[in-house]
Amino acid sequence: MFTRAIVRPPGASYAAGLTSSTEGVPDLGRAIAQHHEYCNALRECGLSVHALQPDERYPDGTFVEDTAVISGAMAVVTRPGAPSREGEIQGLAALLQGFGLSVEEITAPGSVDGGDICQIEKHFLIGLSHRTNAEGARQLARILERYGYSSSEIDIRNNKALLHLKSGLSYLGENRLLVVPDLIVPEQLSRYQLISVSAEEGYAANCVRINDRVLVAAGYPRLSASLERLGYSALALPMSEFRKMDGGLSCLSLRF
Ligand code: CIR
Repeated sequence: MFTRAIVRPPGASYAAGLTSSTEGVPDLGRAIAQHHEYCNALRECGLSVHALQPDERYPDGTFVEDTAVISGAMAVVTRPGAPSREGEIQGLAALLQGFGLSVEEITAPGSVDGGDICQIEKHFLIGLSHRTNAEGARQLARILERYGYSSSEIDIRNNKALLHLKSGLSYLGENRLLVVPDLIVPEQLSRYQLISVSAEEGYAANCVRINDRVLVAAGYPRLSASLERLGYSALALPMSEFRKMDGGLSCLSLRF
């Protein structure tokens, strides 16, 4: 059960963040409104939401998931792989300690983005990407092992469509993984029920299971219908202004 979330609303510099999207410049007012709706959804899932102040020096700071990996009483403050995002972790270790978490850190030359890390019960998948490097993955695996978790790597560096591992894969619980068709799924994942998201709805593969609900991007009817068929209670959220900056649902919060 999750009880808390950390978020950071988009700030005035939001549109200056990193993106590969061709969907246009995000509208700040609409982004703030969508973020507000997202926070309300977190509350509906039973979480108390801690909102950080936007920091205009870090336009991508709203994608707060990339700055930490949290499980149980452990938090790993990452070292984000994009140089423009390195400063986003300032103050985070102290904040997480204040929540009673035992805090570890990824150090240079390692880099890890939380969006590359997918927890499946006591196992973590670590995506090797253009943000999470081999040294970062090694450091994280060692920390996880100390806390009793196993891990394995999935290399997505050749998959141009995926910024992060979780851009193309989510763990729903009940042994089920949502995956996009072009993700090369390692043999070890065959023990999970793989639910394929169609190529046209690939963006929505980044879902978030929170307690008894699943957050899903609005406007992807086939995926929403399969989630309902599987018995999940889905909360559909508009994400257009985050998609324009390559952001998915999971990256807007840290949940613990
Ligand atoms: C970036 O390129 O870093 C941001 N514009 C988007 C980060 C999205 N994060 C995520 O999916 N975990």
